[in-house]
Amino acid sequence: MTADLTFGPDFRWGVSTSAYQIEGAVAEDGRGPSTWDTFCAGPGRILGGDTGEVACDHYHRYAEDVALMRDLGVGTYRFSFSWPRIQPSGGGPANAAGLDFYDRLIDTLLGAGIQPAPTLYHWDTPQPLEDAGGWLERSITDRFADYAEILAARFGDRVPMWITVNEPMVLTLMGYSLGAHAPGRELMFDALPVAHHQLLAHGRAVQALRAAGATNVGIAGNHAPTWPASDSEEDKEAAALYDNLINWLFADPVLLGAYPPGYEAAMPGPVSDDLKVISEPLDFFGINHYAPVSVGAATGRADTAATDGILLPPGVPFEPRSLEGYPRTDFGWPVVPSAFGEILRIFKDRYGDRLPPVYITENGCAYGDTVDDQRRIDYLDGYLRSLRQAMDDGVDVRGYFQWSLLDNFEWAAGYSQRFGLVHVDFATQVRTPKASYHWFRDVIAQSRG
Ligand code: GBH
Repeated sequence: MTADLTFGPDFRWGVSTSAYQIEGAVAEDGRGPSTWDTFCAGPGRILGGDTGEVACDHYHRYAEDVALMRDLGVGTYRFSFSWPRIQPSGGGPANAAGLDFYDRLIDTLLGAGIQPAPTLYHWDTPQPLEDAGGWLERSITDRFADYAEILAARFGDRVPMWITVNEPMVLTLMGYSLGAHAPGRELMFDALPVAHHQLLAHGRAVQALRAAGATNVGIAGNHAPTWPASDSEEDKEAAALYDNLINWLFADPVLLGAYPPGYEAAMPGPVSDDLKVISEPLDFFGINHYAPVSVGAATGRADTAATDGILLPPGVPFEPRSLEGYPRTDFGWPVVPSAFGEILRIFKDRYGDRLPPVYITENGCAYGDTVDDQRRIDYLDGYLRSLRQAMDDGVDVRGYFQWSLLDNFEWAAGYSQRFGLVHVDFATQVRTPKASYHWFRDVIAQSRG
């Protein structure tokens, strides 16, 4: 290992997961149904008919998983609270057994010297809320503020870092626009209120958390450079439109208190007061990054990999294209380490002093290799060097949370895509650290410089 991978003694290393992807135990201890339970039950929704019913059985095996993290040497664990475990009907008093599970998890983490960094919402909506309109309805933001208050009151004394919502873009696009994720709606541009309500819920949660004394609050967005498919004006224009939709529609309101041009009118308005709530100052901004996207003007030659196999309907002025000339993960995503540093520099240039310190809240790759996963090591090595370069270029990044500790339920791809540093045999629940786990442990140990 070279000096390129030294990040100093204060840099925070972590791993990330989310509730529905690992917990299982979907009907235990009073947990209510979530949109993902419903979606998985629908025919043809998930590859192989997989569901999160058992997943990694983390609900019962959390102590073993915390031990794996302790041996890995991470200082932070990013997980998510399951809203339907805390409020099975989507509102009202908390389910005591649900809170108890997270008490056990948090205390076990703290006992192992690991900081809990929970996300309040990682896409698993209580089904009763969805039945009432879900994220299309403004009232869900009131429910979310109540939920945040419950969590802050119970865990505020032990949680040193809070993440409100995960990737509001993906829920909007995949969940409500294209229907590839729960709740499976295909509303195309009529899904835009979902973006606004998630952003407002984020702002309301920031207020609720702060009112309860919580510190160190941020959001996790997924962000990637959008590259025009060619130098033509048409492709450049199309890429700029797509860039606004996937990146700035979600980050600008939070960091600047304004929507990109053209979007405010499409939102359930008036939104000017909401934008003040949405842009509550944050302690950090979380970035999830995987791969850049190539976008051209609509021609009918779209590559559907970037939209999880969903073809955008005719009439949309842009289309994701396949990015040639790079290796791909087993998920088909291009491996482009330089794009990681690039998106971080883009954030610094766009927001300047208004960008708080950044955490990488997710980064990783899917490979099917069982334990000899040299390709994951190569991916992470390249991406970490690119991150180090961006920091040398002046981007204030305070930590890196790898996705993911365990192979887990990869949404519409079921168990077919493995993102873990630790292999999970889903038939036996046996966990086996992969070569990348040992490699990452050495990176962490040696990164202090
Ligand atoms: C995250 O979403 C989620 O937060 C997490 O739950 C999930 O398990 C993890 O990532 C892995 O998927 O075809 O090259 O254009 C990531 C959202 C959207 C990132 C699609 C990559 C397209 C890649 N992703 N995107 S490409």
